Amino acid sequence: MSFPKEFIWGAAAASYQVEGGAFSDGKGLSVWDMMSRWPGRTWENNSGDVSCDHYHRYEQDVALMAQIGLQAYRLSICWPRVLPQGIGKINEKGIDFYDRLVDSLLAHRIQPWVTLFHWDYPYELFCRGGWLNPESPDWFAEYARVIADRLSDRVTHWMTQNEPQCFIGLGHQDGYHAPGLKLDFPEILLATHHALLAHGKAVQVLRSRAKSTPTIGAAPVGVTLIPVSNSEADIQATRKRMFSISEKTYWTNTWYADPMILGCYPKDGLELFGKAVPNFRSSDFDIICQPLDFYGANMYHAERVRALPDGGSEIVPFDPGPAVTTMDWKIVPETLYWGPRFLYERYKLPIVVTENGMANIDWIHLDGQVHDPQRIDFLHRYLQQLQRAIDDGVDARGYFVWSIMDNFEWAFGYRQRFGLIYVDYTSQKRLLKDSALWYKEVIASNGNRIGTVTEDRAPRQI
Ligand code: GCO
Repeated sequence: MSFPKEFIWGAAAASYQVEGGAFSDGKGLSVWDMMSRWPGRTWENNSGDVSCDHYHRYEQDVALMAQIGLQAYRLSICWPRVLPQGIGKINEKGIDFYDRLVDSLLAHRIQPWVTLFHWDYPYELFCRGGWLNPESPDWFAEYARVIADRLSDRVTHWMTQNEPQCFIGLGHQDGYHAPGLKLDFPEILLATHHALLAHGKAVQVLRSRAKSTPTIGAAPVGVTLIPVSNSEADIQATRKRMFSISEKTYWTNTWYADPMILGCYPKDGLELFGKAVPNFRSSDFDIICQPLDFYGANMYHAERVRALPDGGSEIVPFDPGPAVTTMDWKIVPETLYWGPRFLYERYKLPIVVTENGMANIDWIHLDGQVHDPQRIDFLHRYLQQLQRAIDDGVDARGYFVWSIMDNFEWAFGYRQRFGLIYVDYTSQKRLLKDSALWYKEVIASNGNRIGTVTEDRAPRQI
């Protein structure tokens, strides 16, 4: 009834969301630099130009991480900061930033977990077709090579891409995220195929060039479903639905994870998507499907599923007045039980929860502190469920709170606060929220104080 001895306790952020320094030291532009200038595309026209100014204040931020006792920090690299044109000439000052950041983390005994791509795609490559260009997997491989050569003597934990569902779907189909396109489904599937090839090539690069043995995963997002009851019928129906494709949507688990881990597109998707599926070679999967060391699960919420007598299933709506975050995401702690369990059963890879957390109405109270009991309760409940999954045999190796600090929440700008650390964007002052102090104790006790799942006290029901 406890977390494994080697369990990793961390927190995460991503380059565009925290760094700022958008025009500093020879950095190239990203598609987010582009889109955040379009009026009305982000909340109050916020942009990541300055954000938390982590680019200039990383030392202070790393010291705060150390104060919390963080064992690992999941960061991403801004591709055009390192390669302003996306390929070709290296921006030494840009890569130097990551060199210094990694050194600073290691000096504080914090393991850097590096995501190669968390959405700030080079603008110059976007102008050449971006993910639609058949050369895009090779561009990504070149970028991976630059990073591997420079950082892999010290960085051992890697993720290739964060949430392809979002950067392809939200970015290229719905247009809510950069680059703000509204492409047709066949083009979406083509861009996805290239992103998958890029993932595979990057894993190959990391395996062949890394100077210290790499531990590699990816962090897709997908959909998490939980059974409405513990009956075998509901559990089976939920598992089946979580790994089925029944609509023409990018919100699927299997269209991304099956190629990466099982080496093929799922049959039901191939049938349903039909002619929209790009012409691919079966040898593409020799590239896409590379051995991975863990499945990075970004998990926040879930929907409930009930089995139907005819062998099908249905989504069960939540009772009125459910607990929700300021993102309007329902609070469903069982997400961290069933999500890791189903993924582990299907893909048989160790699970690392690479993101979990909540946006809250945080401000500095009259006593000068940021009290965020909701976040503490949220993390507590979710971690209890993760522990339950581990007790039931799921090989979960780590947990990263999203996020280490408040930051630019994409189209929601600075409206949403996800951090353990409060950021005053005007003064750039940081303040540990109550949840950071609570998390510090969790880490120090290796999760001992989480306890087992407590029965819900009425009237909360899910
Ligand atoms: C995502 C990203 C993060 C978000 C976080 C909260 O899942 O969208 O990985 O960049 O900020 O998930 O929405």
